[in-house]
Amino acid sequence: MDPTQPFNEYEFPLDSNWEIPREQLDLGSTLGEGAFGRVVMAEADGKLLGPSDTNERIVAVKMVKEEHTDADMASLVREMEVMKLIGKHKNIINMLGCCTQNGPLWVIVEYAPHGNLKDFLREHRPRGQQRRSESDGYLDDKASQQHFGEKELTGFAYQIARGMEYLASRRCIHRDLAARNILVGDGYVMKIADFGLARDIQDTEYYRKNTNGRLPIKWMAPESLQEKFYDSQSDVWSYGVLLWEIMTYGDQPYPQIMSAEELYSYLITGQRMDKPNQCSINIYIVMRQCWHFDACARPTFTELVDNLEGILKQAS
Ligand code: ACK
Repeated sequence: MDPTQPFNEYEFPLDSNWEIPREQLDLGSTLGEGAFGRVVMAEADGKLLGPSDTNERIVAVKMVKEEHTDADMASLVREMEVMKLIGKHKNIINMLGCCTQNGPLWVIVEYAPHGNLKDFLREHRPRGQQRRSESDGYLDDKASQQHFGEKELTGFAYQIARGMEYLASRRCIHRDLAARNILVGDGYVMKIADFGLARDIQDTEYYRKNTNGRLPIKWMAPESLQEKFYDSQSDVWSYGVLLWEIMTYGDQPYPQIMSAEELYSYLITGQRMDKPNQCSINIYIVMRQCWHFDACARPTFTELVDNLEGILKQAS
């Protein structure tokens, strides 16, 4: 199906490889709302019929909001088709099936019980480090018993590199790799989310603050800021910023920088973020490699997987 063509949103071709009977799903609370749609938790009665070989009972259902536009619907259809094509990997949010017939379009994906990685890290800051955030002013007061030290954090980074290596091998460019777009699954398995989202990078809104008042530009490679150019190597730059977020338990990058222009001149003059306090020099070297101005000089995701594997082995 060509999602750029107009179509009747109430009539989708049946894809028996993916279709799940709608009656099997009991919708629950809303997990979140993005710009394009809504994600709702759902319980499956028994093993999900249809294509998925999963035993999961709790799933997440992506849908458009009531007040959606045709473009929102086309975006969800496109996301669903991308997820079908990409295939499964442990470190991505996998599609489990869809409900396309006799009702609204539901895209069923794995449910990640621990939410997004940014909030997760902030909630698991070591005691004494919970502090009022510079950007959004809330106090991280959910001090948890579970302690994640540098080794565990490196393990998280390694899993995300594995997921990105897979996506890059499937020719998928994420374009918005950041801790807010990583979900934390059962057993603290890192899962890359929203990789199938179409991002309209020509749209100037894209460079404005998101709903949390955060600037997505802070994850962007210089060539993306300057020329709107994206490839897997610009994802590697973003991965470096994500690695910095992990090692700071979810700090806001470049807190002093307020605009894309300011960020670009900061970067082109060779300035980079400092080494976070609780971060070994080896991990900081990886970050700095991701932040080479020259995209070709950055490691590939495969090299990042190898590097981090080496660092993890040394730590054990
Ligand atoms: O950051 P959050 O709390 O976690 O808010 C977003 C929101 O829905 C919009 O994307 C949450 N969310 C999205 N997909 C899933 C999922 N598969 N499992 C759990 N939460 C999800 C996400």
